[in-house]
Amino acid sequence: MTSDSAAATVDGSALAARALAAAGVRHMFGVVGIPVTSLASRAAAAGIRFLAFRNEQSAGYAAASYGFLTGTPGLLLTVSGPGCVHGLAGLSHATANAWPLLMVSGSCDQADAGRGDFQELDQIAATKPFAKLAVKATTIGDIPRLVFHALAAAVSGRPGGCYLDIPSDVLHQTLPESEAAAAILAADSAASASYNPNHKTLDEGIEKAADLLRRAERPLVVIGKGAAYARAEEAIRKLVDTTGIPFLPTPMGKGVVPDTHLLSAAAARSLAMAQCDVALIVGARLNWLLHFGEPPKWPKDVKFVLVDVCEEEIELRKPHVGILGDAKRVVELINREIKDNPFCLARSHPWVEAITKKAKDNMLKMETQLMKDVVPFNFMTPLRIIRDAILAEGSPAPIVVSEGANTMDVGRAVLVQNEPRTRLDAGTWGTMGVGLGYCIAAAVAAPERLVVAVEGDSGFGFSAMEVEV
Ligand SMILES: Cc1ncc(C[n+]2csc(CCOP(=O)(O)OP(=O)(O)O)c2C)c(N)n1
Repeated sequence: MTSDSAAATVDGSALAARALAAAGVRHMFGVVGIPVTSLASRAAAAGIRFLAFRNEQSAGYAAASYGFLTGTPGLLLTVSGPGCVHGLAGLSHATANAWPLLMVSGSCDQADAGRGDFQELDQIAATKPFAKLAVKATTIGDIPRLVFHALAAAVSGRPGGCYLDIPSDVLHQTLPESEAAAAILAADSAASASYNPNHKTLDEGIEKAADLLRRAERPLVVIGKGAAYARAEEAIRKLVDTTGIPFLPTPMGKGVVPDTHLLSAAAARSLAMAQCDVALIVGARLNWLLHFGEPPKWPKDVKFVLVDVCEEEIELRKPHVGILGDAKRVVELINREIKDNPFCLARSHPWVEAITKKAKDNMLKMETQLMKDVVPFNFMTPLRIIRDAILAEGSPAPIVVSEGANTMDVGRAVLVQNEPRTRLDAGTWGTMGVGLGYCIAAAVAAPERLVVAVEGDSGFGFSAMEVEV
């Protein structure tokens, strides 16, 4: 080693950038300024593509949806104070939707905190209510460990937003090059040793679930965006195909099993929910989107089998059977259990017939409306034109970004999703303003797919300037 390289040092910005790159981060969404400009350019030098936004809100929505699309945390970079406050939109949206995200913000010099420093804010206190984890690097040596820890926390259990605060003085501290490389290596192996992505699965739940589905008269499979996130499509398609059980997707669960599948109950949603006797809920919460699993939308005595990665969710909903685990793994285990004693509802089964007939009638009614060319446009005519253009694209299917009130609601019924993770909408929080950030994330997360945004003018207006990005 020459004396020059022996003396080489790495500052906090470069160390954070290198740790993020070593942990697998490939894209970063944000707005630069004091004190994170150097972190962004160091990240670019370390091979991370930095997407410079107009506003941190949209960058945050991009990072959140990137987490959903890729299964790895979306990275949001902000400046201190107001940048951090704008970033809260993306951080909270990610946590509400159970999508992994890591927000990294610079903060004011630790020695000046409490004295009215430039863009000063207690950013740990500000982010804590919206994050699974909010941590601060108080010295440069903390950076690699906290980067790996926060990225792992974002994807473990129920995914969500995490926050890492790096004060300005820490970004400027230096370490000898040799120590920096060793600290990144040590943080990487410590994180791999402590992080176990295979969630605990309760075996007795699997047997009970298979048995309940087998004995049910009117079974239903509900597919949430958690199943899409878990890449459970193959397992769920197999379950539906081998058992003949109708399925109902939530808005972003659409496409896990193709919308055009004969057993889709999407167009017979009310009937399927109101009359089922056993409902297997995979990767969806029994929240407002599913009417809390309560009457009058659901029968009083319906038996829920709830598959979720989060123990608190199962405790909260008190299902007939709760299975804690990854959606893909659990459904694979249910398939294996069913294989030993298979069953299949025939198309002529009264329950299947009732659902398919209702769905067909409703779709025919909608199609009659869609076929009319109404000028000036109502919601149906343009959505039919867009639907047909999207379908003409074939596979890989475009990613549809949908927001607005009527535009999103009518779009959910009209637009067809035949592939998983091809619909991004306002989500669990009904957040307007997500559209453009989603489009940018989709374009970089799935470059092989066309991205089609179908938005109301109000929704679009929240973030229209991001078109430039
Ligand atoms: C962050 C946020 N602010 C406000 C709202 C309230 N809100 C719900 S729908 C909507 C506007 C919908 O209008 P538009 O996008 O034009 O869609 P359209 O109903 O015309 O299809 C607003 C402002 C919201 N859901 N989220």
